[in-house]
Amino acid sequence: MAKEPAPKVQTIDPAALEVLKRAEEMGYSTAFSRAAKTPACPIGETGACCQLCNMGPCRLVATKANPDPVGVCGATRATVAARNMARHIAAGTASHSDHGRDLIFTLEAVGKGEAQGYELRDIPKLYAVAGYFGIKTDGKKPEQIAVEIAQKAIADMAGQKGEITYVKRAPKKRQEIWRQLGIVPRGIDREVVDILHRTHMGDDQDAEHILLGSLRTALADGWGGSMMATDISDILFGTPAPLRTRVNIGVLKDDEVNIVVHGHEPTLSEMIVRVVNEPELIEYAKSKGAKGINLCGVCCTSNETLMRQGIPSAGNDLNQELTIITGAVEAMIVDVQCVMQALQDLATKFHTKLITTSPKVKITGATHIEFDEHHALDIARQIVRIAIDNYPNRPRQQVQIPSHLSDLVAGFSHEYIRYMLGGTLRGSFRPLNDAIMTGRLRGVAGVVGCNNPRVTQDEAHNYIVKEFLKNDILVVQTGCGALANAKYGLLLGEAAMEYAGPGLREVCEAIGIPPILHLGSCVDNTRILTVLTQMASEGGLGDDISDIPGVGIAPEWMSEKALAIGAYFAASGAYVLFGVNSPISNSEEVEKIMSEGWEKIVGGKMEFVPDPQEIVRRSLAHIDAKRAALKLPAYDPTKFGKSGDWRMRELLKMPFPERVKALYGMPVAAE
Ligand code: NFS
Repeated sequence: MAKEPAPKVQTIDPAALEVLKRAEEMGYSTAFSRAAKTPACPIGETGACCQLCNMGPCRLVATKANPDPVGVCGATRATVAARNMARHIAAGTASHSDHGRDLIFTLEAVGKGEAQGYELRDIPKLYAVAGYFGIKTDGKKPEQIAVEIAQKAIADMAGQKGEITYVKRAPKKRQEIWRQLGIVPRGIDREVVDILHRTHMGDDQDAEHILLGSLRTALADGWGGSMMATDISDILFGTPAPLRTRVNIGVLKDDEVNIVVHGHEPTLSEMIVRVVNEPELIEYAKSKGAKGINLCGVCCTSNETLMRQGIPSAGNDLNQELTIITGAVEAMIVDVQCVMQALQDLATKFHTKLITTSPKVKITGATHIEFDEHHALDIARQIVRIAIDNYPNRPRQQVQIPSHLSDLVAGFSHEYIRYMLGGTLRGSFRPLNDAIMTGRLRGVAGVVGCNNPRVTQDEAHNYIVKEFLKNDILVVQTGCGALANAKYGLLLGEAAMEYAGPGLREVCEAIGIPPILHLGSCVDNTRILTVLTQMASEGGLGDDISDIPGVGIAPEWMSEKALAIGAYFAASGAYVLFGVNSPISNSEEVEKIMSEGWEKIVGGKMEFVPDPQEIVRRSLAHIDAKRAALKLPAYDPTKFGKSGDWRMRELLKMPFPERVKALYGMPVAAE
């Protein structure tokens, strides 16, 4: 089924809606309006287009006359769909892992004392990571350990043979499955090259084999590049712990210099966080008539600064253009990934300066100030000064900032989750496993991924998550998915009272957590892998990730990185469902391989299901089947919810004599 060019309702976000109305009045194009004007290519969207050589491009569309089309070289629909999918996964892996590589180089520079402004903020984590890499720490300074970690990490990037180090962090049983299938990644770069080679014209032609290769590449992302990116970010900038901050376009301020950081890498944005608090720069902003400097973000750079520093977020991916249309943004600073090319044209309609900073990313017309970790503070100050200098140019009559914003709690690292479940001395995943085993929690779900203007912004995220909460499923989130729910107050403790089923509500009240845990940016999906591994090793829920009653969902995905994430979760044993449409629907064979086929060999699978209701149905069925396989009691919400604040509210509503009996355990003496 071809996807619609754009939905009738563009967004459920009231702030986005307000700005979109304005964009329409002013004739500004946005991803929403362009999606409506530019239908998705009906050939490409199903995985039917082969562009791998110049005998084509071949479109393998079945017709009555040609029900089983092949390309000029004879490539079948399955081969073409599998090759396209494998290349997407390789590109996603490359993006996450290259992000990780830049962090490794920063860590090395910090260790050598060559990175201006950075420090090793989380020394315990530095030691933990040294342990994973088998680095002896006795008598060594943290800086030296940092250099050695960086060298080992680079070796994992460049490895030609053997296994990447972090594979050892997976459950033992899982490692064996991978070894038997021959899909343990050798080096991260090698696995990406492997897919590019084997999908070149005239190479691997067996869809099952191509897709097995793509699982190895995806594992190099999840248990390699992304996981190292998360670890090193934590070492350099601090491991997150819960904090409260705000989200949505309403975080922009009409009397301060607004700076928006956008993209994915925390290296520069962390320096910007630091310098916007320097008295000199604040004074400079005041000298230009502003009350101060207001830093916020969009997309995953925003998740990075939000979860560690509490910097507010202007929202998820589809809010990037809308922040500029408020007319209130002095500078948008972008690094890599998910940055729309249309931003620059939009910026020229306002006073906004779009500043590219990565040596890999230039946008025609934008100001380029190249980032270099050796001079990070100076560069951050230079950029902030440009934004301040731009403040007097803000066209007052054009400024319209929607007032909508919501509070959220973010920053649930896996270290914190372990701690919150038992404290410093007894930190463990036992209470979480117990809650699932008793049926207080039906299961767990990761609801992650992007926005996509081909479907109503945030709608599927919110629908699916609310259904999960109602069904006592604890939800973890990352990336734009987390922001998609945060905008509606779902990442707050109060949400448990409003949306959670009785068992989940009890768990949230007992621990004092929201029913949705914000685990960070998209590379931080690897925190979910760590949580699942710790749950598997805690006991009671089997001994592998594939035994756990859980699912992973990307309801509004758009990026190749999302496919890489989905594939590494499937390879790790999880059931992963994607919304929007199926990029492999041209080949039933490939759909079967990635679903039933993968389930047989790795225990996890990946399916594309456009209908959010069907996503929920399949998720619940899967979670219940996993519960049954573990011989856990069938989910029965009526057994729970008889404690906590919710119950107290019920008791306080009771009429007088019953209330006393319920509260004090004694009947009221008759007068
Ligand atoms: Ni993930 Fe983060 Fe957002 Fe999607 Fe893009 S910002 S890395 S790819 S759009 S969630």
